[in-house]
Amino acid sequence: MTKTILLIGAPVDSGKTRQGCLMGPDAYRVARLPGALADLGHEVRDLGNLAPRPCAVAAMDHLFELPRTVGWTQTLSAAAQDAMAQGLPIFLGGDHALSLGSVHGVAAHAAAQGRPQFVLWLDAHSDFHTPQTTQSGNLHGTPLAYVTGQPGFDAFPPVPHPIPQENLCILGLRSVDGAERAALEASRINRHDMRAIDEHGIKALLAPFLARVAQAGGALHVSLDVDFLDPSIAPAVGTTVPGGATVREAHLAMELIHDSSLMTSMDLVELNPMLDERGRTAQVMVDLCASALGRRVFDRPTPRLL
Ligand code: B3U
Ligand code: MN
Ligand code: MN
Repeated sequence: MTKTILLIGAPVDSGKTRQGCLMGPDAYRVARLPGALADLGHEVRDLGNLAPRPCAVAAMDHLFELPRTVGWTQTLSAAAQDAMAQGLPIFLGGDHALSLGSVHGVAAHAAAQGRPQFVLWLDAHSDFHTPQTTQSGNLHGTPLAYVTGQPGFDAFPPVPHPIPQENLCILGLRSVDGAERAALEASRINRHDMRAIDEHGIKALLAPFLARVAQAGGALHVSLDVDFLDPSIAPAVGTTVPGGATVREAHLAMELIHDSSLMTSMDLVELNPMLDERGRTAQVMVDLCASALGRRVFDRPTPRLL
C-alpha cells in the first residue's frame, strides 16, 4: 500500500557533546532517501529542516545544552502532531534527543485518536536515564524515561500521555549503565540484548511484539539508532559499540515491520556524517528505511562502488 511520507529534517545536535549529527538530514537527502521511497510508489514530501524554539529554561551544570534540547522537544512534538494528521513522518536526525519530541508528539496524536501507542527502539543503549541518573549529562540517553513519564523532567513539556512501559520493545542492547540497568530491570519494558538475538534470532523476538501491537490496534513508532548496527557496517556514530546487528538482521527487522503494516512513524537517529566513510553509513540507513517501507530483497539495487 502506498503512503504519504513526510520527511522532517531534525538537525538536533544538543543531545551529546560530540557534534556532527546536525549534518544528518542532508546526508540522507544526498544518499537519495526521497528517491528511494518514491521508487516504491510512495508520495514523498520533504518538509525541510526544523529549528528549535528559543527556550527560557535555566541551564543546569550537569546537563549538556538543556535549554536547547527543551526547545527542540517543543518544536518536534508540535511537528509530529501536525505530520501525523497528514501521513507517515520520518524524522531525519539529528541525535537521539530528537525522540524526546517526536515520540511525545506521536503519543499525543494516538491518544487523541483513542489508539494505544507502541514504540520499537533499535539501539545498543536503553536511553532510559533521567536528568538525575545520567552520568554523562547527555540528554540523548533519556528519551525512553521521558516518554514513559518518569519523574525529573520538570524543565520539559509535561507528558499527559505517558507510554505504558509494556508497549515498549528495545532490541540490540549491549551498553547499559548501572543506574539504567536497575531501572530497566524494575520496569515492564520488553528488552532484548544481542545475546538474545544471537540465541533466538531477531524474528523470534520481534514477531510477538508486532503481534501485540496488531492485537491492540496500536500505532507503532520505530526509532532506529545507527548504533543498533555493528560499527563495521555503520561507523558514522559517536557511540560505536562492537557486536551490533548485521546488515541481514537489520533488513529482516525492517522487512518484518513492513509486512506487519503497523508502522505509523519513524526516527533515523545518531548518524554523524563527520565520522562516515564515503557515505556508507548514510547509505545503509537509507536502504534499511526503504526496506521498512516495502523494498524487498530482490528489489535491492546492486550496491554502488563508494
Ligand atoms: N548511556 C550512556 C551512553 C549513551 C546513551 N545513548 C547513547 N549513548 N547513544 C549515556 O550517555 O547516557
Ligand atoms: Mn539511542
Ligand atoms: Mn545508542
